[in-house]
Amino acid sequence: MKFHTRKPTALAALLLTATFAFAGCGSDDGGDGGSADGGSGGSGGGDLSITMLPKNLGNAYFDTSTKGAEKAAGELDAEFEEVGPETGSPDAQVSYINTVAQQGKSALIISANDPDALCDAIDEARSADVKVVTFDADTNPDCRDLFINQATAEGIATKQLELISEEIGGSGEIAILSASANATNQNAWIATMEEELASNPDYADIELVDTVYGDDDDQKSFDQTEALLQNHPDLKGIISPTTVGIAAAARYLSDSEYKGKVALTGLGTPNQMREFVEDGTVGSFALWNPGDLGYLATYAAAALVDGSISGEEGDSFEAGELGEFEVGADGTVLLGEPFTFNADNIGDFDF
Ligand code: RAM
Repeated sequence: MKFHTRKPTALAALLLTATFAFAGCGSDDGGDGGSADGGSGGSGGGDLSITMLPKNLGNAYFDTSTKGAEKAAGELDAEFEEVGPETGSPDAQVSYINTVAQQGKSALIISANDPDALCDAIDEARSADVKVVTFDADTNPDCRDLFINQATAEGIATKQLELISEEIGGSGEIAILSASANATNQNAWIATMEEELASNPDYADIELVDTVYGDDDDQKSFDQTEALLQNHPDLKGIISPTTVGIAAAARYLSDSEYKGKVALTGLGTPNQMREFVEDGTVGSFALWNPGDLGYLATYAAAALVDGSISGEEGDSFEAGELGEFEVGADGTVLLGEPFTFNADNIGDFDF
């Protein structure tokens, strides 16, 4: 399936922008999760007004995607704000979507906490002429104008299986520590991993014995890691396809008898995982650049608002320093491929 064309390679873009969240976006932290109204306040002054609504605030991954979006908004002279709930539940996102509609914003960029539950609110916002771009976690395609996908489900699933298989020598029990049970992104990746485990002879000796949910809450993810290890004494490895989950699991393992015995991989940010790679708890993990994802989503929203694209397959638009992107099937724009971080390269990244 062909989703897009882009000029720089995924690695080139990653290296190009590895530090931009810190060097290129100034010191204004739009995603610290600390503001009393659940948002970071507005900025910018053009006709284009954009609200970014992550799954929840206080997650380093979304802090970085928001910085990328802010950078793009600055380039586009757009008014920009981030708002969001403390916990990653769909109900908590609805009121923010309603507010965007009432305020008559030009665009909403959202990582959705549920594929269906937000669609009524999003429909109302779209009726009020708000362009809706999902990024990171999609809704049903009918519900939004575009989805900015970080990498294909196949690419993300395959990468994590390759990493865990390598760590555990190709055989043994593994478990998954995910985000919330209704997260579209994690569920798609898990479904693809399950299919691959069942059909790929390379994984014939690997058994997925449990999937648990930490709800992208640090403490719950930490507790779920402990429970997994107690419930499965023969566990050889854990895949955590969430930056919150993998960091909490790494913290648990690093200080336990399981360090170096139970492997951990998944999707993490280099800054959160660095100490655990350096102390040997984690060999490698994967991700894309969340800053690029937010940056691309903002350019896509701007292109929808100014009418240069409608979200149809084949539409193309310029996304600043990331180059040109094309809309693929189901109104999806693809950022690139997941990238693997390990002890050899983690020092090159700062996000
Ligand atoms: C967490 C969130 C996000 C996911 C990353 C990998 O930060 O669940 O949606 O894409 O992990």
